[in-house]
Amino acid sequence: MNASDRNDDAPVATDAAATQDADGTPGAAEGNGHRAGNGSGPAPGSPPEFRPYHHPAAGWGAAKSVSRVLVREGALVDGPRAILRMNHENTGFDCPGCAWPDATKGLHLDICENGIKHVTWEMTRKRVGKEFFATHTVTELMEWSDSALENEGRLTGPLVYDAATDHYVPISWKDAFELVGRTLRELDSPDRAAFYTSGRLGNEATFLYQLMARELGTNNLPDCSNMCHEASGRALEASLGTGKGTVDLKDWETTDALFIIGVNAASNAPRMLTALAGAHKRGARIVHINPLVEAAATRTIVPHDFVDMALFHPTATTTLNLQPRIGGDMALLRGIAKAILELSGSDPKALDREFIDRYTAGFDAYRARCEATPWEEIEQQSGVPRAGILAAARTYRDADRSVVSWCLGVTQHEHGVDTVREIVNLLLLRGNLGREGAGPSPVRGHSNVQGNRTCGIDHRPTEEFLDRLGEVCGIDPPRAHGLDTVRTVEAMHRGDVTVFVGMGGNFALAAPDTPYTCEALRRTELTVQVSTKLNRSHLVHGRQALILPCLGRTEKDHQRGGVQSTSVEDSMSMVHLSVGMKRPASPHLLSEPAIIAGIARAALPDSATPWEWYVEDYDRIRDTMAKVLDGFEDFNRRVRLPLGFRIRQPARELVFLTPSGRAEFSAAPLPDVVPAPGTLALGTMRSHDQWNTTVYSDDDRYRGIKNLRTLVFMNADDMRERGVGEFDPVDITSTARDGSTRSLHGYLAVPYDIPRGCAAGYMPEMNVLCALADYSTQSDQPIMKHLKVTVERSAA
Ligand SMILES: Nc1nc2c(c(=O)[nH]1)N[C@H]1C(S)=C(S)[C@@H](COP(=O)(O)OP(=O)(O)OC[C@H]3O[C@@H](n4cnc5c(=O)[nH]c(N)nc54)[C@H](O)[C@@H]3O)O[C@H]1N2
Ligand SMILES: Nc1nc2c(c(=O)[nH]1)N[C@H]1C(S)=C(S)[C@@H](COP(=O)(O)OP(=O)(O)OC[C@H]3O[C@@H](n4cnc5c(=O)[nH]c(N)nc54)[C@H](O)[C@@H]3O)O[C@H]1N2
Ligand SMILES: [Mo]
Repeated sequence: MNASDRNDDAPVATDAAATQDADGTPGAAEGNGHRAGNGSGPAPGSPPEFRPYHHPAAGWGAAKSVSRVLVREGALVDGPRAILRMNHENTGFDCPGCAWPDATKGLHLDICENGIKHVTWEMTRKRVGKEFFATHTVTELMEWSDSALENEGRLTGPLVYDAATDHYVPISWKDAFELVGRTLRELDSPDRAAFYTSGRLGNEATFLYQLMARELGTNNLPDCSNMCHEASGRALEASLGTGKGTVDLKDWETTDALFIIGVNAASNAPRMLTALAGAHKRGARIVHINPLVEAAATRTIVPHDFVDMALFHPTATTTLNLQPRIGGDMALLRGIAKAILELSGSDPKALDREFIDRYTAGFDAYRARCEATPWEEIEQQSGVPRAGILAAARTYRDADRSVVSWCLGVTQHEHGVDTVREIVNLLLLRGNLGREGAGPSPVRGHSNVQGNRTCGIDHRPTEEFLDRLGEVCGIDPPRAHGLDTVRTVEAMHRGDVTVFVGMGGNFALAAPDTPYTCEALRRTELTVQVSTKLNRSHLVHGRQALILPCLGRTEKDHQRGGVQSTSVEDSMSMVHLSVGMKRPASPHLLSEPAIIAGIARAALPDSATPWEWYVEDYDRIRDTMAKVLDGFEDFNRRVRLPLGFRIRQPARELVFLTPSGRAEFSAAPLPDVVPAPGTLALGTMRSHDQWNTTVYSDDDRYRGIKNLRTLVFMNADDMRERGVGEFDPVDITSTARDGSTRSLHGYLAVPYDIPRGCAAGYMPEMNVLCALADYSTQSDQPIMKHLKVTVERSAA
């Protein structure tokens, strides 16, 4: 199936007339030059195709894709060699991809297709040097697609924007630091600066970065967590006293039942496939809860199981799939809990009464809430028939030990915190906490996003943390809370924040409301982007702008004290070392700690912090971290143990740092998530072939899509009702809470196995539809999985 004859008009984004800024000025979609709606993949050449995927996840399809990537990046020689060094016990580098823990260190390879794509993306032989920037103006580059920008390769030296010529031109590191330093020194308040972190940054650089911000005097530390797991952190903290999961891989390997909610594991945490296949092989039950039946919810060929690969032998990765409506998870979980409570009348083993009495608070109110929620409401709000909910409840009842795992399908909603708390409620009912094979297990995103929080990137730091930081580092940290991602955009737009520093990431595209965010960045006095590759955020800049290129994680980091290593923390609180092994992409790159130290010294000339001394030997940073951070005692020794070390998680030991000293049930009412008549709930998500804002191709293999990103997946009945056929162009209009609307035109409709009333499409393109003010009142997270839209056939 293809649509060559119907796809000649490129889709476009418009910011409908109604779009208003907070202060009433019109939004800035037109004329900002960013064609967000055009898709950020390679220019469409071939016609789009849609053929539902019926093969197992991973396996030979993945192997084929890997070899294509190695050829494309010219990394055929280095690639395989580097991959052999990835995720190895302390002699290799940590995969810069996702935060899934390393299962089979040492003897086996624990690698995946997307991790390999990611490493080769960083190791590409292509370079984007000063000649390139001399040839192209920034205005001209704005016309390039995002993938064309990144495809130019690795940045090779620091650059400064020259407004007179509209070119980026080379600048020395010394002058670059002085420009940032001077601008920061001249601010009338340190709160006029914001320091963004994308979740790649290693722990040591993270620690220096937050120290610099706080020594300057601000807690303005927005990070990508504000867009992914803020809800999980807040919910776990409220329920259990610590904002992290409690399980590790051993628990995954021993549990009787796995509940996988709102995560596309085959694409975004592919090494989870190994754990799912292993669980299935030993007879564990696996329940997937997702409006889409994703590839990980079918079967897989484990890529490093050479026999299975050779024999094309797939292993199932599911025993039950439930497809709630978008936002229906809380009702579904409540249904499971209600069924367990009903069972407990006749089945004394349905509840763990002893656990509930000894370790929890709020059970009676929760039980009353479940009893008072009628089945009709649960079915209506979840979109899952009672029989399906009872089947899941039966699995949960029959499992001695259960693990519940989740990602963005749960968190990027208005009621994300309540839903994660409902997950904990369910676990508490059967004492699924503090013992092997049981507990909550959020799947974190970026490879070190969890470590960033642990090491101080938090716009709402605790008093205890600030006290210790102040005491150990001899500074007087600010106490007022800082700005998160959404608040930073608002403050830049208002003119309150005038310096934006991006430590990695691609803020212009990752944040919601693309035109508004771009305008906010443009209103600043200075933008500083510390990056490895050219991206949109370099082109959407302040009055002055710097691009500061840094070493990637695969590269050797030479400092005066020798070759340095950095540490990262995975989704399951394991901290281990990562050592780069490749020659840096350019001799003019600096490490992230060195860049931070350079900025810090220029901004704080009289600082007593030994910035330069820290950078000579990262062990020195770790020694300071050991004194400031809970769980990092004896850091330098423990991080060098073969598998690193696990940060103590009190809730796992049934120590609850909550006000009551117990695990807290929550008894929130169910939200109403049923779309209004004529409207759909639309979720934005990743394709198989992208890393957040980096789009490798326009294909989405496991969803059967080729050559198309400007699409919307819809239920076939919803399409029929609107007179829309496969690949027909449609207009999608979102309505924000304040009534303003945003539209995308000419997206192609794809009939998909998704519940009625639900639709889905790709980030970052669809951020155009996501109003900045539409963030969760519970977590402040943008509601990227639950846009309220209408879809209609585009006018011919
Ligand atoms: N290859 C690759 N790996 C990645 C990334 C990447 O871009 N590429 N990104 C990394 C990052 S930063 C993160 S945070 C993670 C993200 O990992 P995911 O959370 O898997 O990311 P998404 O692609 O946004 O997919 C969300 C999933 O939620 C489902 N979903 C949508 N709405 C709902 C709902 O209401 N309920 C339920 N139950 N499910 C819903 C979608 O169908 C989809 O399967 O992955 C990390 N790993
Ligand atoms: N609509 C919608 N929007 C979303 C989401 C969604 O589901 N829907 N998901 C959100 C989520 S979960 C996240 S995490 C954000 C992602 O937001 P970000 O983390 O801001 O974005 P990335 O695309 O991961 O950043 C890619 C850039 O990082 C730089 N980079 C790569 N490696 C390194 C390195 O080692 N060091 C440094 N300094 N820079 C490096 C490169 O220049 C590259 O261009 O997007 C969010 N936006
Ligand atoms: Mo993320």
